[in-house]
Amino acid sequence: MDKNHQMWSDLGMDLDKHDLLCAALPGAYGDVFLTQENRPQGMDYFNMVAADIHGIRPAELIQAQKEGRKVIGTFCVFVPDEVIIAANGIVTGLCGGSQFWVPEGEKVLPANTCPLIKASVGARLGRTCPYFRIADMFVGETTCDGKKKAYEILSEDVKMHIMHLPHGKRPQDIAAWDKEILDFVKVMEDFSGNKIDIDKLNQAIHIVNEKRKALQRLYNCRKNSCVPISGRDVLLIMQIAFFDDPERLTAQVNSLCEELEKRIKEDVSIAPKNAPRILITGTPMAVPNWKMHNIVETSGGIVVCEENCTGTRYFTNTVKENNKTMEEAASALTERYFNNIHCACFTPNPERIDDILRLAKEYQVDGILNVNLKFCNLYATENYFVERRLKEEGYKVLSLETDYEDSDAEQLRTRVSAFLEMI
Ligand code: BJ8
Repeated sequence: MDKNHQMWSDLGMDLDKHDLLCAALPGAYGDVFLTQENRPQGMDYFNMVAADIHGIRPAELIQAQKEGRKVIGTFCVFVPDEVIIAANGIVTGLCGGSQFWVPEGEKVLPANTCPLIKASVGARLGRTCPYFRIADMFVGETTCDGKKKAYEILSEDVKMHIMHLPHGKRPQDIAAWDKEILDFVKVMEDFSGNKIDIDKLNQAIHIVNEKRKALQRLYNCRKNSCVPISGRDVLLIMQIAFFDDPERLTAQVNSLCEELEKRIKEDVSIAPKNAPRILITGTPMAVPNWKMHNIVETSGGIVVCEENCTGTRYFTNTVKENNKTMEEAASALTERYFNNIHCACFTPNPERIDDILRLAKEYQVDGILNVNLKFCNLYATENYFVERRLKEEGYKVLSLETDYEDSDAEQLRTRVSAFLEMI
């Protein structure tokens, strides 16, 4: 019996079903990650976290709850971690990235809903993910229609707070998001019983900024013509960043970066120098969705950058520190979270295309894969502008739609291989 069974049983999980997931994950992980040659040693920590993904961190969260701390589950990079940390809370990302959870989600959601939403709802209602059981409160946001309505269903089962995100960036939208952040401060104070003052908020801003800087440093290592780490490994680090302790993660990423910077100096590349360098843009890739990176990197390409929410949108820019008042801190958070995150839920959203073009240059990419989850209308529709502009600027672009099933993997591999050969 798994050493974690008692903990999962205490969380009210469906142990028989969850055992099926636990049986499948190590094989999938081994195939995608452990088959790579010459991985950096600094990946050992992330291997360890991934190997016991439903054990080590959940046990830490439960221990923190016993000490009186609240665990808050989030689904989107617009929700400011800083406010949760300032209330002595712990943030855990909740987006579901496995087909395993989808059928349970389809029991309550239309089948033509994006798999990220179906998996997230399925993980909670099917009682097969400890993080979805542990979180004391979920924080949702009004980004896309599918999420908005799914949160109503989730709120029948778990306490939820919804942040109302305006879909434009006019002055009144910016003011509205400032207010939404100040309201969230109040919600977290009431829920945790801890007052958030400006010192605590500034401290939390500093903690999350340090994490962002470490991830920026990691991504900077990928800009070099010698690529010291695979895209798969970076994706895994990003996925772990959503639920690991932020200060520990910062330290681990910084120590990995020391190794990567040394590799660059010594010209130790994970991929042949002529491997096509790929930027992936589009919808997020929640753990354990490693499908596209695996396909690209086992077809001769190397992923050097992700313009999505499990990539650059998660850490680009920092929040101004040493704010004097809560209002000043709220507008510093708005500046980083609202003004500078270019999700397709905004209209218009030309800044996202500017970001892709800037990143394509910085990371010296040879081709761009525009990868969207099936039934995500926001990104699928925005694709019209994205593809047109990138092609106008001379980039080779391949747009793909997929979900969490393996059934299209071979077809995707054929298309990706042809694309890599052409660039
Ligand atoms: S800031 S990308 S994390 S909303 S893929 S659920 S949009 S139907 S995830 Fe997202 Fe925040 Fe935007 Fe980023 Fe809806 Fe589309 Fe599904 Fe999506």
